[in-house]
Amino acid sequence: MTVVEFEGPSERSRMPLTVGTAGHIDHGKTWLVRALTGKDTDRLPEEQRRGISIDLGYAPLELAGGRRLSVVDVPGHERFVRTMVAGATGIDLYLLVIDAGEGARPQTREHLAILRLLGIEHGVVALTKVDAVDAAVVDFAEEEARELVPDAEIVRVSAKTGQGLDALRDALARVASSVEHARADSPTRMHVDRSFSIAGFGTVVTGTLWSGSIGGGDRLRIEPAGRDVRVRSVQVHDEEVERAESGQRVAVSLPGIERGDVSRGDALVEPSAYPVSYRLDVVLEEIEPIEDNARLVVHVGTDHVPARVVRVGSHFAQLRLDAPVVAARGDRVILRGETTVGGGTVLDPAPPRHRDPARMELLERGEAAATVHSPVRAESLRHILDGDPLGVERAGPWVFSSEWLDELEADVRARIGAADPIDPGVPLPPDPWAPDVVPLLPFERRGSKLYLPGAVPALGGREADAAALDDQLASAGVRAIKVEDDELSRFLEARGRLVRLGDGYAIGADAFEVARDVLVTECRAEGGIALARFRDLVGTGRRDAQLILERLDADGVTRRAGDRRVLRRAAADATSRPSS
Ligand SMILES: Nc1nc2c(ncn2[C@@H]2O[C@H](COP(=O)(O)OP(=O)(O)OP(=O)(O)O)[C@@H](O)[C@H]2O)c(=O)[nH]1
Ligand SMILES: [Mg+2]
Repeated sequence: MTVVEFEGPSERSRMPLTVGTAGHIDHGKTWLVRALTGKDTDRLPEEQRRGISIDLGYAPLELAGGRRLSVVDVPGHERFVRTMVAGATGIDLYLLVIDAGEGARPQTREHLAILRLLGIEHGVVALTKVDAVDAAVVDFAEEEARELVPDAEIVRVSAKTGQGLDALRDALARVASSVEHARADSPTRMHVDRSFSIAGFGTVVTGTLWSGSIGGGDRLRIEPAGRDVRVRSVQVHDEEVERAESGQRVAVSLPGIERGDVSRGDALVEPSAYPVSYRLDVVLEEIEPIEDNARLVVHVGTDHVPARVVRVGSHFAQLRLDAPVVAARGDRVILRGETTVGGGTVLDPAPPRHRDPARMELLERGEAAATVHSPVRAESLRHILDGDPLGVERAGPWVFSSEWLDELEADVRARIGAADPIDPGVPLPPDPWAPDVVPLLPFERRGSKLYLPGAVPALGGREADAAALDDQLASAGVRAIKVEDDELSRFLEARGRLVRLGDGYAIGADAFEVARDVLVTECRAEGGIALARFRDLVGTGRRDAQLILERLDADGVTRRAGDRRVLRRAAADATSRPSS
């Protein structure tokens, strides 16, 4: 069942959204949230004693028409910008609070920069504490605010007198109706911003549901720890719901999980829907110049991890993280040193390690399929693609470009051209994709080699010698003969007429096959065969029997077990086939 929490005239006005405060310390964010919602989000004793916010605060905000927003109140202190980022990552719109008497201050600007880097473009500016200053001062602050945030509505308010609060609610309702929750369609993901224990109830984690939905009974995973969990129940603003939808503030109870097992920065996700990665390829956005190999802190979701910024091309970077994170294509990240120096948009949340500007350019243009050349598993593209890759070839689990396949064909053809005319084939590629991809090529597979279709070995001018040796082998039957002429031996071997044994001996392929059949039949009947028995059965000498058995061992047909030979499992299952 889908829980419809917000009644309203259109789908959009029902969509759950989260608004986050922003602004300099002491500028009146928490007071304004309390005036709007009736809830004091400074709940820690330390916050109440010092009169500043330290941690994130949460409250539901009722708007006219029955619409409800979730509010995340963030601290303004410069030492808590990290916490502000964790609070701001999941929000859909902002409420930038500026003290009308003070005007914009450093964290007004830094928070605003962070919002922009996170791609949160819609919001309202509240000029607050207007009860405390002259109208001229407010005018001045408003002008400054307009320059800072040209596109936002600016509302004059006082948390003390209640002035402007209705106008602020209306302004929030207007922006909310123009915003859509960004990642609604993706698999379930919630970046945890708080975890606590309730006696007799287990551990509860809260966060903004970025995408998907969560309901009681769902099986999810805590990443990057990789712990499987089962959801007991879900609440939205202290009310139990059957399923919470993306964009909502949710509290999820997780039985069997200790409080220490999960904390801010972890992500609660649909199992294996998101990569857990030590590397992120991003489009870089710089507020201050970021040098190659700079050590910075990367904020991803509610997590923050030290990292090295490896610059790629003019505006890309690979973030090499000290600890793994959960991220997806399109996620925004923040880069901080002492202050916020930039941000990035994730192109590939689990990229290869090497610097590849061309690949990143293709990803930036949304041409993920064009990054595919040699075979990669289709599965590995899931994190950089929407849906199925177009314009690529497929074979089994592999995708690759048709150009690559052409190159492979040309390469094999060239190597066959250069191959020994006695045996004009080339070995199968040793790569894991070979069994799936090789059948697409116009070559003939014989054993472990590829040949031009119908290719026959050629032996310039010595065909008569070869025919003589062939006759000799045929009349020798299961007796091995010494072949001194290696060229002739390889020629007949390539034609499937001769089987090489040890010490320069060889035997006719037909005789070898008979000997092998005898051995396989005997082993199937008796479980194994001794040298003497094999010798008697095939009617040859002891040395030749020994050489044939060694060749069968080398072919993987048999193995030694004490003084007997037994079939290897693969040979025991297989029917008799020609030697390759
Ligand atoms: N006169 C007047 N004073 C206000 C108003 N709003 C807040 N204040 C004063 O400003 C102080 C700080 O307000 P808070 O809401 O705690 O400020 P904040 O922005 O949440 O501060 P941090 O969370 O620490 O960044 C309060 O203790 C009040 O004294 C207002 O509308 N009018
Ligand atoms: Mg506060």
